[in-house]
Amino acid sequence: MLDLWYTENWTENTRFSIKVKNHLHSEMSEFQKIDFFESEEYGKFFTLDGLMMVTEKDEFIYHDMITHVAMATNPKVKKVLVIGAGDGGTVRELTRYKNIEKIDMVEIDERVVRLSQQFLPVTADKLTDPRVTMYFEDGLKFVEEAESGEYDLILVDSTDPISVGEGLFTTEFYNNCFRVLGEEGILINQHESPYFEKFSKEMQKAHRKILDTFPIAKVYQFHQPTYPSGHWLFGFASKKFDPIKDHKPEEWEKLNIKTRYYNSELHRGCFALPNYVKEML
Ligand code: AG3
Repeated sequence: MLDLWYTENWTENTRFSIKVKNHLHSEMSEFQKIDFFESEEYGKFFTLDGLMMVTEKDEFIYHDMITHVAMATNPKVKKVLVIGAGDGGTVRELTRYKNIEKIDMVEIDERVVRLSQQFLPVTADKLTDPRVTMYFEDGLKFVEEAESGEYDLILVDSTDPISVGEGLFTTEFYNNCFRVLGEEGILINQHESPYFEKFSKEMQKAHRKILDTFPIAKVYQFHQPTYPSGHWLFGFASKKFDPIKDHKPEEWEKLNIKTRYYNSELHRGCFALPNYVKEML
């Protein structure tokens, strides 16, 4: 009997494995190695350069948390820029908001989008929403060229800060995000894990750069079972809004958006950080 397993080396000494039923697709795109798998326990999932990106079982956690924390802080958001996110999960959550008028998605690798549309309709099927425009280019270059004050919200849904994701963790990028955001602008960043040093070092570096750029910069946590350590962070940065003081649970709840992970209590709770994480910031 064939015993096929996918493994991500979380550190040099720790591995995470999922038993695979079927290796659905594998290719080397212009930018990275892309693999799609099917499993018993996690449904379909895909990896970039061997790193776990999305599984059908736990993607709802990540995509709820990258989207709804910002939207419940400023439910009036109309223009959104999404960087990375080729699987479409982040865009799917945004399309639940009727008042959002424009979603620009900038993904460097068109193959990630096309393969997600083929194998992962669960995340990709809202990419055809008429409010969505896809740009297949480098996010760093896109924000450099975008007009000042153009967006209310930027969601950076990147891979780890190696290879193609690297430019999205630089001061230059954060400065441009600040510039293209309006007065009430919010920036959410994929912020890695605080637990293993390899990831927490990157998180610290990114957080410091954002603190230098934005008057309000916080970090919030959630639980992502298939990412290294299962303990993951997003960065919340803003020109005006504090995610706790300006949280608008009543307004958000009136929108009646169905979520499996996010809720108003969790919004308040996710900014309460363990001491070892606070010490890193
Ligand atoms: N973004 C990937 C987060 C980083 C995962 N890192 C890892 N497995 N080492 C996922 C994109 C979801 N839309």
